[in-house]
Amino acid sequence: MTIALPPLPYALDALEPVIGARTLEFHHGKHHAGYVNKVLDQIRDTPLRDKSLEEIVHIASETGDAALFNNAAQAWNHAFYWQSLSPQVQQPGEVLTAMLERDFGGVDDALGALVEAAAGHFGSGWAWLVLESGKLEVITTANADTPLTKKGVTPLLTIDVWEHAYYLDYQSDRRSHVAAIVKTRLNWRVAQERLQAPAMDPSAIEGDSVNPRRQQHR
Ligand code: MN3
Repeated sequence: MTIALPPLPYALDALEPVIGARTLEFHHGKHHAGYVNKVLDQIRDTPLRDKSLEEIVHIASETGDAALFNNAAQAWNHAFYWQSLSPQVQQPGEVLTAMLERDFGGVDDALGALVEAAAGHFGSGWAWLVLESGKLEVITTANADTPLTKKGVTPLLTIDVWEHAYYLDYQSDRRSHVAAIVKTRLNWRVAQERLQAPAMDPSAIEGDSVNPRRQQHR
């Protein structure tokens, strides 16, 4: 069995006050763990049992297995989300700053676009900073949907906009929550690493080999 709940990369209270310890405890220990456990139930005694989580997301997407896709994609999205956040306030590095200026007109414009997308997304889902065709873009996905299965799209950062991500700390004020995340909790160092690791490109997973970089979040 290759799938497990990855430990949080920081302490439960490390993201306060933007994400409280109680939110993190439930979000990781109940929601994320729940998705992982459902995937494990769904792949038990099937040929998928030895596949990586990334492979399972792709296979479920290709075969139209919505129940498996939803749980596997949510398991992957959450692992990606924890790594997208930082207890320390970070700024984009030189390379990303130049790209954000080129593609959005400025870093503040890019951050504003991310806040608008996350705050404006209807219902549950995710807001993402992605690289597509060499250009940075802000996109949102609904429910469990993930850019992992979108060919030529490399996700760099994500924000969970499901209510369970912010309701204990901000109640219905999603906008204030995502604005605080964007301003003080994004992990730009990880974004930079992901930019330099094209193995995140889902098209790279087609072959038999699995790039060890992709195992890091487990
Ligand atoms: Mn969530």
